[in-house]
Amino acid sequence: MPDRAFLMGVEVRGEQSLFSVDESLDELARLAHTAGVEVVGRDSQRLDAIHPGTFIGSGKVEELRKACQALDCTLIIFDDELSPAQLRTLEQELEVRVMDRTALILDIFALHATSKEGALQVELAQYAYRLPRLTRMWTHLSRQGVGGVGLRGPGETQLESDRREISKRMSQLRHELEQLEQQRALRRRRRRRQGIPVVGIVGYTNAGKSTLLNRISGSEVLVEDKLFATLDPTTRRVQLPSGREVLFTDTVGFIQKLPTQLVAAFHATLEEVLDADLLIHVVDISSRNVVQAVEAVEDVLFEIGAGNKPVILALNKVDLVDPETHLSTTRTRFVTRESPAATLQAEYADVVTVSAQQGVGVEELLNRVDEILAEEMVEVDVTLPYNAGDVLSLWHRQGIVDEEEYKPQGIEVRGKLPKWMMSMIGEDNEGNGHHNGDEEDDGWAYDDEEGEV
Ligand SMILES: Nc1nc2c(ncn2[C@@H]2O[C@H](COP(=O)(O)OP(=O)(O)OP(=O)(O)O)[C@@H](O)[C@H]2O)c(=O)[nH]1
Ligand SMILES: [Mg+2]
Repeated sequence: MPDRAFLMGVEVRGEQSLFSVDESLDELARLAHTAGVEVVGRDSQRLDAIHPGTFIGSGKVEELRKACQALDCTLIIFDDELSPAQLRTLEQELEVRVMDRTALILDIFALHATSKEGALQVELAQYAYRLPRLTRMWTHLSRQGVGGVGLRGPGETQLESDRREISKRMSQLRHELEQLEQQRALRRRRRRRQGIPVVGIVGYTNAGKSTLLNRISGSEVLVEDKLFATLDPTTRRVQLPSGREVLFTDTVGFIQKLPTQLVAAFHATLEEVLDADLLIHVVDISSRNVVQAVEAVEDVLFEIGAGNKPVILALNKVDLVDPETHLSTTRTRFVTRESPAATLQAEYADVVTVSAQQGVGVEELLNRVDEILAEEMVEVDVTLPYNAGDVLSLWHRQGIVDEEEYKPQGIEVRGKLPKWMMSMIGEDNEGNGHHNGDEEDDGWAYDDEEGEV
C-alpha cells in the first residue's frame, strides 16, 4: 500500500523565492510520485513569518488535521525543511507522520543510488539528517510499543546508544568516502595530465542531461521521466567535429531548495563539475519554470564554486515547443508572456537550441563546444602572492603546473592555463605569458597510453 500523502506549502510575505508556492507544490507532487507516494490533497498558507513552533499557524494545523482525517492520509509532506522540534510538534498535533522536502529527496536518492560511492554518500546524508531528529522517529516509537500518540518516545539510554551507533557509522562512512574520493582525484589528475578537456553536463533534474550524453556519445545511460534518475557521474570520451577528443560528464541534477546536506554529501561527485573546462547547462525549455530553474542551477553552481566557468546554455526539448514562439505547445500559460527562450537568449552569450531526444541542433552544440575549447591554454610564468592559494588550486585543476616554488617574494609558478583563468592571476590575455601557439596549433597534447577515462 503506497502512502497517501497530503502536501503543504508556505509562502512568507516579502520573502523572495524562485518558484511560486503553487509551482513548488507541483514539483513536490512530482517528487512524491517519483518516491512512489500517492498524493491525495494539498494546501498552502501565506504567512507574515514562519511560526517557530509549528511552522504553520495553529489554526491551519487544526484544519490540516481534519482534512487529513477526511482524506484518510497516512503522511503529510511539507515543502520546506522543518526543524527537528517543528517535526516533533507537528506529528503530535497532526496525529499522522510528517516529513519534509529534504527527507523526500533523500528517500529518492536512496532509491536511485546504484554505485558504491553514490550509496555511501546518500547513507551519510541520511544519517546527518536523522541524527538531530532521532527522538521523533516512529520506528523507535513502534519498537518501544509506545503507540500512536508518541509522547514519551524511546528511553534516554536507548536514544544515547542509538546516537553513538550512528555517529560511529558516520565516521566510518566518511572514511570510506575519503578513500573513494582520493581515487577519483587521482583519475582526474591523470585526465588532466593527458590534456583532454572535460565538458560537464549540468542542469535541473529531468532537463535531459543523460539523454544528451547518450545522443552525443552513443552510450546508454539510464534515461527516465523521473526526478533524480541519475546520481552517479558518467564520463564518456567523444570526438568533436574538429577531431578533438573531449570527455563529457553527465552529473546529478539540481533542484530549487536543494538540501545543503546533499550538496555537502555529493561534494566528491560535484568535484567533477568543478573540474570541467566548460559546462553545458541543459534546460528543459518546455517546462513551466524554465527561467527559475536556470537560476536555481546557477545558485548551486555558485555554491560549489563553479560559478565562473564558461557555459553553453542548451535549450532542450525544442520538439515540445512551438517553433515560431518557442512556447510550450502543451500549455497555454505563457501565451501572453514573452517566451522564456527569448529571455534566456537575451541574457546568455552562448545559447543553442536542441532536442537531445530527436538529435536536433546537437551538431551545432558540438561545434560551439569545439570553438570554445579552441581557445587554447596559455603558457604562463608568474609569481603569485601567498594569499592566492585558491587560484593556485584552481590552476592545478584546470591547467598544468610544471613547477611550483615557494620563494620569499611569493609562489613562483610555471605552467599552462586556460585563457579564461588569465584574469585571475592578474594578467589579461597577453600578459607576460608565452603563448604556445597559433590558431592552427592543436594545443591539447594528449598521451593516450593510460587510456582509461
Ligand atoms: N520530448 C523530449 N523529451 C526529452 C528530450 N530530452 C530528454 N527528454 C525526456 O526527458 C526525460 C528526462 O530525461 P533525462 O535524460 O533522464 O534527464 P536528466 O536531466 O538526466 O534527469 P535526472 O538524471 O533525473 O536529473 C526523459 O523522459 C527523456 O526522454 C527532448 O529533447 N525532447
Ligand atoms: Mg540523468
